[in-house]
Amino acid sequence: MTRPKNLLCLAGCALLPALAASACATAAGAGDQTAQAQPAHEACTSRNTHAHSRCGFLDRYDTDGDGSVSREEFDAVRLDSFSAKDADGDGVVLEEEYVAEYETRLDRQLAERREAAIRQTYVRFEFLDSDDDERMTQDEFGVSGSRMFGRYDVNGDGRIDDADPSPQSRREQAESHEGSH
Ligand SMILES: [Ca+2]
Ligand SMILES: [Ca+2]
Ligand SMILES: [Ca+2]
Repeated sequence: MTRPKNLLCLAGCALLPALAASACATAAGAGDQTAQAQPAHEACTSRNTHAHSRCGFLDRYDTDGDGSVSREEFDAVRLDSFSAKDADGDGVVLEEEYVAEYETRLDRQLAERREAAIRQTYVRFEFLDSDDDERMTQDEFGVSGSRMFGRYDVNGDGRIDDADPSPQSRREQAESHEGSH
């Protein structure tokens, strides 16, 4: 079994395993894919949606990894893509060839995602089973529940409601606070 790719890369890696592998390996190597982008993909760290979609474009088409996509690189990837769809190689893609190629790709993506999700479940159990005796007690389960509750109960009043800003916005507030110093 191959190691799961970063989820963001699933589509690109499945579309073009060989071509996208290097770019995806970079992202997959880090738990936080925003933290370790190559300089050529600096724009990919941006929260800007346009930059993010360009990141996906680069992942797929920048086959020599120089951070830009030439028309030649683009056309070569498109040709590979067409050839993959044209199963009988007669130069024309029939509807069934088109759908079958996608179905194969989709099956592979789903299998990879399933594999990654199952692996994550093992990791979660190990985390929950804090004394590592391979049995999760209710107390051990409760620790993670308390942590989760505390995370959402931002104002600490023992209830989670509209008075609690989302943990996400709390993080953003902290970042902007740090940035102001
Ligand atoms: Ca390039
Ligand atoms: Ca054909
Ligand atoms: Ca235990």
